[in-house]
Amino acid sequence: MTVPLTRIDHVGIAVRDLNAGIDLYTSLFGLTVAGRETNEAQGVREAMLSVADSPGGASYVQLLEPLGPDTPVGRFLAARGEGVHHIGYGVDDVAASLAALREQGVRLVDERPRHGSLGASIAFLHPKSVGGVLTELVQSAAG
Ligand code: MC0
Repeated sequence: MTVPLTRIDHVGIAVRDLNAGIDLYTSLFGLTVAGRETNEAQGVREAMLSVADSPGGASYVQLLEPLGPDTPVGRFLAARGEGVHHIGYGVDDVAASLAALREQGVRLVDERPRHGSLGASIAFLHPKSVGGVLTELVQSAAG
């Protein structure tokens, strides 16, 4: 069974300094900050910057500053430097999507949904199963 994606929810970008990243994206593109949060479980301080509303819903640039070197984004910055860290796609039901992908043998980072930005329910798929791209499924708080 395929898993329908409803939109590109966000592009996650690893930065060393969150405030400098926000300054860059607001000055270059006029984006506005929709939310900021520290997510201890994910090891990040992050900001969501609104890009536009597509027919499937809102989309964002997500800037991610690691809380320390021994975190997913900290290790990524050490290995690759600043840049695109993951893509987040909208889905209607993240738990059902995970079940369908597990059935297909996709390697899951998260076996069940976790708390994400702006109140979303999220889960990551391992980059080794998605062509080298760390992929996140996002069920937005709005549904
Ligand atoms: C690591 N690898 C990546 C990658 N990070 N490939 C593509 N994109 C990335 N971002 C590759 C490495 O190159 C390596 O490949 C292999 O994965 C293992 O790397 P590692 O250095 O051992 O890295 P680990 O220990 O960090 O594990 C990688 C893994 C981890 C993807 C499992 O980063 C993870 O659990 N990520 C999901 C959680 C996360 O990223 N949270 C932060 C964003 P080779 O070929 O060298 O073996 S939280 C977030 O975004 C929330 C707030 C939200 O959206 O709402």
